[in-house]
Amino acid sequence: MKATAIAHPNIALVKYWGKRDAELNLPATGSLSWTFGPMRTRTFVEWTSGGVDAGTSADRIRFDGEVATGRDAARIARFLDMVRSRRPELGAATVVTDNDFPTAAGLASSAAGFAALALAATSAAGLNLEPHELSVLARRGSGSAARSLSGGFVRMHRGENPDGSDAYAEQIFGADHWPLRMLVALTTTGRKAVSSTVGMNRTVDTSPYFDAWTREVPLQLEAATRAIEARDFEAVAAVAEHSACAMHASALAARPAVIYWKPATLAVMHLVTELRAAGTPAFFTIDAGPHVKVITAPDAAELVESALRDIDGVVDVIPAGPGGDAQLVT
Ligand code: 2P0
Repeated sequence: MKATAIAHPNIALVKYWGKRDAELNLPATGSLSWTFGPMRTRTFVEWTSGGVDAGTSADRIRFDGEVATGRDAARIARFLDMVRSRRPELGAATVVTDNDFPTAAGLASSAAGFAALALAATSAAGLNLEPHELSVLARRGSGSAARSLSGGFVRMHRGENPDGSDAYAEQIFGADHWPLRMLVALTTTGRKAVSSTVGMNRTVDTSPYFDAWTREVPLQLEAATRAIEARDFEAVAAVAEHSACAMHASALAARPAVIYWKPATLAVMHLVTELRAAGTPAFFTIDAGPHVKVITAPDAAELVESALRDIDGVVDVIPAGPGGDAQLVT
């Protein structure tokens, strides 16, 4: 009745931004990501038996060394309810989850977190789900979590079914296919003001550019898949930077505007553009926050890191490399 799992975060090269069904957490489009390490979430789950009364909060949840409260706790408890609905004899759960990286560092902690929770909670419950089914379940916790179950390069399918059974992620190329490096340039400390869920829902509801965004993503997915297969750095750079900028453009056009960037965010974007023009393999991507992730080649990583550290407003730079599959550990 207990299990521990680890999962790595992932960065989308073709972004997920918008839901077609908020209740089932179904994405409006597909997406494509790269799983990175060594940072990871480690999650322990132990179930009691005997069932629970619906709506009670008997689960005990610890997050980064503290008792989880508020929205974090409610989101995890809701996910545990989905596992319990498959095995009603399950009782309350104890969950202990820790990130070995700062939760507010813009490193997609909900992706690694719900991937590790999905794997640990189902294994501890004796539910041995197929990878496809586990990905569908992880998606209910957080859309990007479906992608963190696999290492390497991962494609999330939008799916067509109203019940979400075909909205899942799968690996398209392994972690060894292309050993890229990533440098995360942190431009602020602390949590962002607008969560990704709130930001994307507002974009769907109010941005006149949201439809244009959804129409273009299938082309971006095809271009990115071909470029990764060919290990064509320039081509991946072009599609990934465009996807990030188009996502932020749709968010900027929401009412009120969803503005994640800080001055240093733009400074990093300009620096990366200049480095690439001068022949250094580097491109940027930005999620629902002010930090910039710079993808580069192993032999350019040192140069890019030191250039990032020289920018006013960059408070730290975190290096990362390829990450593997989520897995059970003892
Ligand atoms: C991504 N992001 O593709 C995009 C790009 C942020 C910007 O997936 O509401 O935390 O839990 O499904 O997965 C962040 O969104 O959102 C995200 P929910 P999630 O990585």
